[in-house]
Amino acid sequence: MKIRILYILFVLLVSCSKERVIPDVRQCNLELSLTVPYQYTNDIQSFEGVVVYVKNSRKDYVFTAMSNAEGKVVFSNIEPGFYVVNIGSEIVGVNDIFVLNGNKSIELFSSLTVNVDLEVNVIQVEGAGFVIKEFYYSGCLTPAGNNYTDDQFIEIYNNSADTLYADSLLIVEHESYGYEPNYWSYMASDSIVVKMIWAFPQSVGLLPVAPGAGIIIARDAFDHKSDPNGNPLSSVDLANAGFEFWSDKNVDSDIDYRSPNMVAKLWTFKGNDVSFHTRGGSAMAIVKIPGNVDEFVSQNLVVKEGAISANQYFCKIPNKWVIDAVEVTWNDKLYKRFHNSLDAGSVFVEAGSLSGFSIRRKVRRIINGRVVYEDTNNSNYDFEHDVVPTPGIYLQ
Ligand SMILES: [Ca+2]
Ligand SMILES: [Ca+2]
Ligand SMILES: [Ca+2]
Repeated sequence: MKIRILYILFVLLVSCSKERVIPDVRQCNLELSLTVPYQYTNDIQSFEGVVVYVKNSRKDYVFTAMSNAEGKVVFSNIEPGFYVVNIGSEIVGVNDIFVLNGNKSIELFSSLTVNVDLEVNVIQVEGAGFVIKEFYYSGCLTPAGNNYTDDQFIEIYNNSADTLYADSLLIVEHESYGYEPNYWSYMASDSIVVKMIWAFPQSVGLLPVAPGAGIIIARDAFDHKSDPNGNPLSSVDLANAGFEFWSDKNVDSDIDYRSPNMVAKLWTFKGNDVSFHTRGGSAMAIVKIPGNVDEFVSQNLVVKEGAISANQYFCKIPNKWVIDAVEVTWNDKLYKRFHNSLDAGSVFVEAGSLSGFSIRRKVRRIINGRVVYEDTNNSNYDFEHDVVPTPGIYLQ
């Protein structure tokens, strides 16, 4: 069984101390038994190699040990005290890769050997669904040195082993650019607040997406590299984008290219086209709202207290309906908007505005030619940044 440890989650923890403190009192044994929720027991049949961290809460040192196949982990001869058990491992199951995540406080006083059952969370199943594969927002410069941002795009991808349907998905952008504290942070553990909600047009009907395939949603769906309306310094050809953002704000404000147009369900700051901030800050998510989206949006509008314009309505969406999210930050400013359960990290193009680079999910592995992207809900770990955009390309 192949295991990869999510080092990022534990760097702080592990770096506290690697030294074992010589106990001055009687010693205890801690025997952990890992289990997973019942629905995963068919797929996760072995726990071999799951790394378990046990931290002494008061003295700040950490032990690590690996689980055996049965999920048993034994820590012998440790001093009595208060401990925190922490787990974060990827594990290959029968049909999928799973991310195990667990945390439990333990008091080690009562007897020489303490048995603890720990049901770990399966926070994510590989192939649970769609992910944001790439987001190109930085734009680039023209030969004359002008800003060029028409080539922005976002690409979603079926990271699973099954055909999935995208027609009910929504692409949303968080209300905050993240260069100041998130106004809605008080509800972040429960909901996100967005300023744009884009739906796929109903006219295209069902949108089956094969395993290992994706959908590009372009700002403008044409070949930016070679078209006279484009920019020869752009690296991006979006002529084959499945969809494009389109604005009807003004006549001729946005050219309507051949690709079908996304439909705005909410667009608080409607412009001549959808534009993402070139310095970053557009925190994006894929969302699925059950039922009638228009009805939901109209019933879940929120407004900032003291807002200057009464039209500045945003929409509150429960975290549980977020399928994937990426906390793109404004350069290195980090005022988190998404709860850690959605994205425990953050990412941005370090070369900055107009650099022509994108952020792209790392390839985790390739199964029979199908790319499976990293998705641990931690974009520090899951994403590459400052990469040349590769819309529609999955093998790197
Ligand atoms: Ca457009
Ligand atoms: Ca179009
Ligand atoms: Ca995710």
